[in-house]
Amino acid sequence: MQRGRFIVLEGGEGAGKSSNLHCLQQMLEARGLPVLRTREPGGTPLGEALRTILLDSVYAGMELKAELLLMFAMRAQHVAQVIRPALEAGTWVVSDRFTSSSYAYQGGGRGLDNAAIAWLEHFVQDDLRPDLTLLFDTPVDIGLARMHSRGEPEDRIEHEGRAFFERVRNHFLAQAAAAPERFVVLDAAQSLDAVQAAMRDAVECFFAPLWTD
Ligand code: Z5A
Repeated sequence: MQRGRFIVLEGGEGAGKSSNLHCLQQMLEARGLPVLRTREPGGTPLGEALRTILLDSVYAGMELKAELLLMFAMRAQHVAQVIRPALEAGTWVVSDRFTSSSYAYQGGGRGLDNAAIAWLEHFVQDDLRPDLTLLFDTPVDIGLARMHSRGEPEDRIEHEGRAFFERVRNHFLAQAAAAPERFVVLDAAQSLDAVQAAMRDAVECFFAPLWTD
């Protein structure tokens, strides 16, 4: 049986990851592929419990290293319980965020050491990496305006200021520039229809060699 493929949607607040996830799932299923949709923080009962802690403003004083370690505790469970078994069973996994978010938020945003994140990535994932990362890139002002238009209370991380989100965006873009063979950057400031069309083209193009075999 052929191993499934692992696609991750990344980006800042309000970039439109969640809005595009369902469209991606439908596109893959239309090809007859089994698809599992998941998210981080979250993805398992333990991961969802850790998500609640991570985003709760009650923990406003959370140590930066505690935040990083909770992200990877959540991920260890997610990889072992959900992602790896699904891929081995031939299922395609599409995830709203994964380890690039730890590099962008805890590394770029918080200023934690990249080498420590890389060590945790290897410890938790071994050689598991996304086959393709779709980076939904939007100017910070647009993303924050979309986020605020939902009228929901801000979570612990969303309380951060504009400079933090600029560092996160720049770090995502730097990751994409450093690994163009597995990242596609999408202009997420466009209309949702235009973003979805660009996403479909990017995915078709990326997996064309696999699908024409
Ligand atoms: N985090 C971390 O720090 N480290 C890690 O390792 C991981 C995560 C894995 C929760 O993530 C937090 O966890 C997040 C990063 C941190 N921190 N913050 N802040 P999350 O993914 O659950 O939360 P989020 O990024 O804040 O989600 P979001 O704001 O919902 O963003 P989104 O999913 O990219 O956007 P959306 O829900 O699809 O769209 C937002 C709104 O914009 C919505 O009303 C849409 O209808 C609208 N929208 C979307 N696209 C468009 C277009 N193209 N035009 C117009 N309007 C649009």
